[in-house]
Amino acid sequence: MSPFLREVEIPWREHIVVMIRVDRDPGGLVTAVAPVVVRGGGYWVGWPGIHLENPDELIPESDPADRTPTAGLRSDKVRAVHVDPKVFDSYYNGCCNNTFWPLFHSMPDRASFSAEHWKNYYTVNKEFAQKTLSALAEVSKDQSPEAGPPLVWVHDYHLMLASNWIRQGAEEMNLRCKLGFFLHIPFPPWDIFRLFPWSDEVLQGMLGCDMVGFHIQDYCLNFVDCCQRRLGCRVDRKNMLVEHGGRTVRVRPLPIGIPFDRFVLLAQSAPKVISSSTKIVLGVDRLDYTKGLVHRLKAFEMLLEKHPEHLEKVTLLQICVPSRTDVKEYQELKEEMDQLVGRINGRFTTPNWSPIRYIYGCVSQDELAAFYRDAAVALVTPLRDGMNLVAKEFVACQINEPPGVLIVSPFAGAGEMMHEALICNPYEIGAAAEVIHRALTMPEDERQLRMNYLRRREKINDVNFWMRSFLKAMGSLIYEDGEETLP
Ligand code: GDG
Repeated sequence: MSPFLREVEIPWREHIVVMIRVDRDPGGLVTAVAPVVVRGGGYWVGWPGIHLENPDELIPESDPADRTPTAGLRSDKVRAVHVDPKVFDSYYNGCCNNTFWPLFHSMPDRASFSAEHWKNYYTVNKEFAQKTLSALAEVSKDQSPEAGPPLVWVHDYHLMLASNWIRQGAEEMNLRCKLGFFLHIPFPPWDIFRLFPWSDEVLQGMLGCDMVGFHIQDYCLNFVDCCQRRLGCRVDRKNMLVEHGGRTVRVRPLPIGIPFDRFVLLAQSAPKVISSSTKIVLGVDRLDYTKGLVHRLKAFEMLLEKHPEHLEKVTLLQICVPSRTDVKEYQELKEEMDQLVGRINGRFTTPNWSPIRYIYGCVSQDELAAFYRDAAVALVTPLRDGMNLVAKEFVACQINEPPGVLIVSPFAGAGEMMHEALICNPYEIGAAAEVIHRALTMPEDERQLRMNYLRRREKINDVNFWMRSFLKAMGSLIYEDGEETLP
């Protein structure tokens, strides 16, 4: 490999962060990231979650309708991107949720490929890029010439084209910046990725960044492979570098963590919500076909069939958060789940016990922490999942002794690193039933040992660690190296 492919440390010490993200749901990620943006005097460019009559009007932070995921940021530091509702629908439900979501989860038969949706994806990404450039221009006015270039951090499959336009625009406007991208879902292998008709443009968009981050090494390798095969880029797999347009782009596995300590506190204070005397096997998921819910119910049914000793002693508590409810496939999945739950309950229910408790809805974080804490087993068995935070939140909340058991799919990013969990292939229904049986009958000392290791790892590699790792991999640290905690 020629020395052209070289990793260069970027000596930053002062930073302004401009985050860009589409999502409407404030979560752990926003809680961790927003303070860094605030400290860096940065901006948040995002979709406000609602369509405004007057797009120039910024929603006041106290407005209950404001679902902008930027709690704590001053409103003059928020740049809301407004898009015509029809264009947004085609972009968000069409291209993001009906094309990239299934394709990147290696389910191409569920993906639709539409030139119209792609055109609108293009339009919305351009809009985000333009808003970001105006934020960058603001930042640059206030910055001292000695300061390092501002950092722009772009999130997820909704914005895979934006970075390249930000780079080009910044060059034209003579603005300095460094660009990082993080993908929260898997990056698929070449044989799947190549099905997307405009795959070259997606790669070029992402390669507009200085660094591209994924949860795990496999996704990094898939990305590097696609850059080489689709664009003919020179790549260095050992050091995870891709050469494109005369620049070298770093590719890094940066597994996301959770706000571990916050979940521990929640688990310590949450009142008991499970009154049943049976052992609880817990599932918590958005109602999504990637989460393997139908397979999971069938595995539980098989458990009851093959191991009748669990009858009246074990209950599956499945929480399904409604998701993308206006999409036909999701409505069909809901229908299938309703029927399956009804059939299994009809088959096994006795006067004092039903095998499945099914909550179709959202529970509060307190209740969720109590469920995590009091469950004997957590079933995290997606068919494919970028990481899966539920697995991590469960172990954080396992403060009771002896603890419960985590079962995780090898097709989730979490399955790659939570080695002490029981690994379960969700496609193998019979084997999955046996894994649940093993978890329910595991000796206490083994449960304790496994959980200790799992909790230790998640406590260290929490969401703040992830943030720091990202900034470090970008060649930057907002805080001095010795400083351990972010606010
Ligand atoms: C994407 C990737 C990756 C769930 N039910 C309730 C509730 N939740 C919260 C959980 C958890 C979150 O939703 C779900 O996170 P996941 O990671 O499981 O899944 P995605 O939403 O698909 O997220 C995924 C993630 O991005 C981060 O990079 O791990 O692979 O697909 O935090 O706690 N929260 C409340 N009530 C519920 O009923 N309050």
